[in-house]
Amino acid sequence: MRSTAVAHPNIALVKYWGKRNVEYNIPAAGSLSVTLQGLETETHVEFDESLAHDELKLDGDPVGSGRMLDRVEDFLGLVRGYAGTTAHARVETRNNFPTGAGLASSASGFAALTVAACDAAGLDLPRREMSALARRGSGSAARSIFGGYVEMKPGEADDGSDAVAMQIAEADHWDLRCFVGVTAEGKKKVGSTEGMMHTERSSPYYEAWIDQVPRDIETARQAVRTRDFDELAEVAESSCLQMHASAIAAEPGIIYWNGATVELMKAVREQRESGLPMFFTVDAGPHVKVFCPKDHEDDVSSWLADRDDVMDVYEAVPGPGAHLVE
Ligand code: 2P0
Repeated sequence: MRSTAVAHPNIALVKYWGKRNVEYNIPAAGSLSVTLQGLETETHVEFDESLAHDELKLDGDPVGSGRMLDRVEDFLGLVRGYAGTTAHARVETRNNFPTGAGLASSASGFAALTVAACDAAGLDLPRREMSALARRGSGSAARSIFGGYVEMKPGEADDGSDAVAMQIAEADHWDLRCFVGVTAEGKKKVGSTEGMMHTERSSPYYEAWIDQVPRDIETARQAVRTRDFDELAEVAESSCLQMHASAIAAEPGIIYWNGATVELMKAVREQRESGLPMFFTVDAGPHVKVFCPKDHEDDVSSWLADRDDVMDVYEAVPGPGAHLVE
């Protein structure tokens, strides 16, 4: 009844921003991502009949209340339902990067929790079903179940059974590098779930955004298959900007960026135009993720480190899906 799992965050190159079903947490459109080793969550789960309620520790500190605990309890309730147990669980989770700051901690967090909790509860689910279960915790977590290059399908079923991720290429298919340029301290003010729901309710650009996603996925899938960096750069920046445009157009508009975010996005484009291959993507936070081919990693890394508006840099490489550890 005790298991430990490691999962890595993933960065979407074609973004997920909107739900077709809130109860089952089903995305309104697909998305396409890279699972990144270098950043990781390790989660330990132990079911114990003697516990009166679920217990959560994050980075060593007990979490006694709040939205994060509620989400973990709801998720463990699903696992209990599948496994036919009533035992509560002790969950200890650690990130080697800041939580809730737009670095995809909910993706690695719920992917690690899925793998550890299923194993601890004696459930041996196929990866596809684990992905659907992880999605109930957090949409982006469905992608971190798999390694390498991953596509999330929105599916058609009402219960979300076909809204699952799948691997489209192994991690070693294409040796890209990802640098996370940290541009601010602290947690983001508007969480992703809240931000996307608000966008759907009030942004006149929401439908146009959702209509565009399948075309971008097709382009990105092809670019990954053929290792076409320029094509991937174009579609990834465009998907990122269109996602943010839909959020900015909501009422009131949601602006995840700060000044450094914008400066950095522009500087990345200037570098690419002058011959250093790189592209940016930005999630529901102010940090800028910069991708480049492996043979340019030193140039891109020192360029980022030299910038005054970048406070910290994390480096990551395409990595494995969520897995059990000893
Ligand atoms: C993504 N994000 O595709 C997009 C881009 C943030 C910006 O997936 O409500 O935390 O838990 O399903 O998974 C963040 O969304 O949202 C996200 P929920 P989640 O990476």
